[in-house]
Amino acid sequence: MTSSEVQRIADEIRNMKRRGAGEIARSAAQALQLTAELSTATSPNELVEELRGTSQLLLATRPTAVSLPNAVRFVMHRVTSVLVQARTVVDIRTVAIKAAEDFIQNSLSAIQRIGEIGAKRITDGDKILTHCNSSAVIAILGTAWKQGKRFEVTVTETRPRFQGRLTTRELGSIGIPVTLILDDAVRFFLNKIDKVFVGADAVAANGALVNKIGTSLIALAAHEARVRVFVAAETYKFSPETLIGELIEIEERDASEIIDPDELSQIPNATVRNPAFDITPAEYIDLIITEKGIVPPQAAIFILEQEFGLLTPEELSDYHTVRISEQD
Ligand code: RUB
Repeated sequence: MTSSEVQRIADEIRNMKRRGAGEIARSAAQALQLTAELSTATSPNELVEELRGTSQLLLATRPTAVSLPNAVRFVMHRVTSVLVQARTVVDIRTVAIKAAEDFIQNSLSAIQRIGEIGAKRITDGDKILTHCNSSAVIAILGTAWKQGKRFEVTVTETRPRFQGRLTTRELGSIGIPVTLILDDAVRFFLNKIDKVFVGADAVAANGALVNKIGTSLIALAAHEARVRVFVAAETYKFSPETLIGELIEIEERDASEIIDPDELSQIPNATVRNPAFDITPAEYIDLIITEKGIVPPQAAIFILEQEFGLLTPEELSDYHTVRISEQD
């Protein structure tokens, strides 16, 4: 049975109280850890079933950020690989808790490392543009600022959920001069911008980026204006499913985020579409900054091979079955 604390984490991911691909992934690991800690299972198999239940609950929250299934995979892979020799519930519990703690620690270290690596790409006097609210991008900007580099940041408000306001507040409180603009004003300001930095919800094997809706238009305009586009992405944002030709599902959110339902109901023949993410092709991205180093987007496949090469196709497809049945 799902504990109320685990259910609360899943609800908070769904209603975006916990948001951003990194935080979503760490929250998923935390929910699995709590499941192991609170379980009253009497056999190793029973506890693994509970962990699978939590995994399915988490996978059904938001579909796009690949960091979430990768966090689940990280923990569950370790759990299932000790199941054969596990004698007691404690054996499984110990492994699950340690795996979740490791994932969370790795995630936080990765963001810090991206901050250090990415800060090298910032020079004094830079005018930087960012979209949405990415903790990896903020780590880069914050690190560069602490190193004494002086630059300005322009932030898109990021409709309809206004995550750009969070970024504006975070950067402003570090001391970085920050300008909040309308999403539609990007091209108006772009000729005064030197570099674009964005985060990632997913990176596909072909180097395409999935990030907050509007990222692809910004990258397209930046390409036209010859402004470089940098993506900050921990390696757990890379999608192993895309290695076997799967597409990344784009979350479509409720129309009420865009227009009041009463107002909409009075307009004949009108529908509303509200995709939360879009896809930026690799050719509009200059570099991806990961905790392992900086790579061109075309090298995404090598990152995937390095990170997931040890997973067998059976493990990938087993995980996949979980997702498909969840969606059905
Ligand atoms: C957040 C978003 C962020 C990425 C990266 O979307 O698109 O750019 O998740 O964030 P939402 P981070 O607000 O819909 O979750 O670098 O913090 O992982």
